[in-house]
Amino acid sequence: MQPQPIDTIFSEKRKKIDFAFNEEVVNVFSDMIKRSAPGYPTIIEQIGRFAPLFAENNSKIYDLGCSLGAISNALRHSIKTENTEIIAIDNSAPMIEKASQFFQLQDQVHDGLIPIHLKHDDITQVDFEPASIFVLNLTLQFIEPSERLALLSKIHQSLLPTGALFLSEKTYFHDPEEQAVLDDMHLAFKRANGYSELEISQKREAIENVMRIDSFEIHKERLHQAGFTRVYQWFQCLNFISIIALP
Ligand code: GEK
Repeated sequence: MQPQPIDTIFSEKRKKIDFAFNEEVVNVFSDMIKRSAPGYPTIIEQIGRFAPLFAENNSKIYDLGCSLGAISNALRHSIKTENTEIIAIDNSAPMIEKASQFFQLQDQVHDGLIPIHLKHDDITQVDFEPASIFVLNLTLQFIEPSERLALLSKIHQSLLPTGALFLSEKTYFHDPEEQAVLDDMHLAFKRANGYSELEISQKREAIENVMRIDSFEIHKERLHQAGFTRVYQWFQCLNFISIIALP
């Protein structure tokens, strides 16, 4: 196993450019997301545990904005249904390339995992097949806000009546005091994980135009508009939440 490269992208002063999931980011992505997103390992592990409650024989499972495939990997190890396939989609070519290498190696050493199909595509442009599970793990926040309802409606239409959507996001709070306290705690989380003030501020500036977050209330309202009847927040770690939405 190669040692995991450490994220030092914003450690030196650099010109402000919008954050992108390019080769530089993909190389350090595993380290970056664990050190920046509180609760990320727990969310991955728990979605893996809950997925068998909803997975159905003869259905698809979608991992949308799959990055390096952490969710797909957890689902592959927990779901044992028949004629089920994971479709993992990302619009970053280097992400899909690196994820493909990982799953090819995995298939060489593991028998009996459910098949996975990796696709380089834009999730707002893809037609979905009937599916028992959709996962949007920290992905919706990168979708143009005006396109979010259409995407969720399309997901709802393709979801089997016994299926589920797992939606995890960074969030904000309408109460300014709650927002300030949890934002400070998130800063403390990043400092404790070794990020300097320069890294934190440069990353913030780079990402502010591309990652536009919503509150839980906005997510809930939009999911209901998309047709979901039950929308529950099952996880929170500081300003990161995960929601389960049922048709
Ligand atoms: C994980 N789910 O490790 N179509 C497809 N992919 C997209 C689109 C789009 N329109 N927009 C953004 N992405 C992963 C983590 S990361 C979250 C998800 C983060 C992809 C983008 O290329 C990136 O790989 C992913 O969504 C967001 O569980 O970095 O904070």
